[in-house]
Amino acid sequence: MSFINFAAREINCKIVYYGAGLGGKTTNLQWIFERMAAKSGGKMLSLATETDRTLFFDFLPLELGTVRGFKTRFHLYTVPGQVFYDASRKLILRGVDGVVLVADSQDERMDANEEALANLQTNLKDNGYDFATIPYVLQLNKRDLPNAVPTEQLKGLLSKKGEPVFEAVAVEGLGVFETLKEVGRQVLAELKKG
Ligand SMILES: Nc1nc2c(ncn2[C@@H]2O[C@H](COP(=O)(O)OP(=O)(O)OP(=O)(O)O)[C@@H](O)[C@H]2O)c(=O)[nH]1
Ligand SMILES: [Mg+2]
Repeated sequence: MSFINFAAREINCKIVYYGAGLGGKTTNLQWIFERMAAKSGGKMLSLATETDRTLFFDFLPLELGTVRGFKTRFHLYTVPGQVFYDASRKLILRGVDGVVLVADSQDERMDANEEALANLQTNLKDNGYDFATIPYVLQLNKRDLPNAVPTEQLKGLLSKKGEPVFEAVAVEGLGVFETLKEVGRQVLAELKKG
């Protein structure tokens, strides 16, 4: 739930990057951190295994300027994609305002992508949210790899509600800010309605 502090004129929103293991969630945040937050002195917090798999979450707070006189902060989180960290994923979704599903375009990751999407829907529901209405973007990552499934085919498989879809190569920053901007736009539009 986005948190509005009228006295301090601040808006705080939570965006969660979800998806199968090794899909590129942490890489999205690292790119954003290096291009934006590092310059402004912001910090990224990562809890990872020795092999750089996310263990609990990554966290990156971003200040994105002012909307109608309110200082707007986005709190970006990733979940651990590995199947057995489900309790953490559920917990991290608490208080979420918007979700990015980072799909791995590689052929052999289709089952994992579908499983991650189903898991997202279940965990949103268990937290009292509706997948059908929550601000949401589908990112098709790893478009640079030779075994990437054609975009249209991926959309047919993973796009569920007419959501905006972005192709990405997160290691090179392609599609990273487009994805973030769109989910941010949806979250702020939702706030205005509220
Ligand atoms: N070729 C290619 N590799 C990528 C891309 N995005 C991420 N990777 C690589 O994929 C691997 C996994 O990326 P992460 O960002 O750690 O994946 P994750 O989704 O956070 O994984 P978990 O934390 O285990 O859930 C890393 O070696 C990245 O460098 C991409 O667009 N193209
Ligand atoms: Mg990660």
